[in-house]
Amino acid sequence: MLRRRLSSLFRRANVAFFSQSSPGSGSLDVAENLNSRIVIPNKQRKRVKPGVISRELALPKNTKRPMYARETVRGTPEQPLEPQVHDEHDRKSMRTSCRLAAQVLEYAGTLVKPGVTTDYIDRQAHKLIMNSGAYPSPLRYARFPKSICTSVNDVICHGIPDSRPLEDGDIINIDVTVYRSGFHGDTSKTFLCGNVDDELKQLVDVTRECLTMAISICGPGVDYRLIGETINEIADRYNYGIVRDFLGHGIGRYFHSAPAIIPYRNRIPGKMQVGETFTIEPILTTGGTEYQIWNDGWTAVTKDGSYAAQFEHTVLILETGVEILTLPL
Ligand SMILES: [Co+2]
Repeated sequence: MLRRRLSSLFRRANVAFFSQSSPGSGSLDVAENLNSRIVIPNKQRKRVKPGVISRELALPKNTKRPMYARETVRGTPEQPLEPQVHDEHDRKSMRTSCRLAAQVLEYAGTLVKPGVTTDYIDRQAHKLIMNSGAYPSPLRYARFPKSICTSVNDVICHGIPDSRPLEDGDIINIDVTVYRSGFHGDTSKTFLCGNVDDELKQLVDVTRECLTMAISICGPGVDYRLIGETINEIADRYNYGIVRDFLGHGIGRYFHSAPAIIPYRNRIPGKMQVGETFTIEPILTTGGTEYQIWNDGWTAVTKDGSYAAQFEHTVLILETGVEILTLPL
């Protein structure tokens, strides 16, 4: 979950930090091959429509919240421009938060069925997070009103759980971030609801493969940009689009920080370092990659109605390679 405004902040930051080595400053200086890409026309599908958003769920008074969720704090949450690097003690806390996020996600996924509303899934996930002594990081983050994000079909990301019942054949990304003992853990998956078209199943499978392969190349001293390279190469094979405006991010004591983890081909310099935690979260589409935002200020949908799938893990860079922190075991 990295908001568009934030990603543009990182872009500016990247340009500012690297303007000497990156002559194409003012843009991400990425290989633009969108014009040559053949766009697969979508079948006539109904687009997802906004439902009713229920009121904010109760928070026990003693819940330890991140700064941005405290009653007295207003404005944009803090987003450091430094990577978040952890010592042994903090790595342990990250493991705990991330494992809980993964467990909540796994549980939320079991609720995906035709007829179930995303509001119900949110409420159940909220309860589990509360009962685990944690806080649902999205809640009140820049006034996001719910505890998880639920993004169905043509919703790219940041969908707000609402009264829309899931339908047979939907795909739904559930994005869970929890805050526990001062650390955030962030993970998401796209789930299949009932009988899903083979064409859409492939989109989901390929997006999962993109994340898996991207993680496999991570390690100390590796260029961040190889993540984008790896994902782009796989997406190209299937002619899928990669959404360009929502990026992975550093995570730890802060929900979002540098570096921006760009999921497509780019030339932004920077190397992974030992003890660093960040997310990788590619979003692939069956067609175009342009987006628009609903009036709720959050829900990002594809402009052309293409379906979108996303997978996300939080990873830790180790001396010996990489550890996926957001696994449920
Ligand atoms: Co995220």
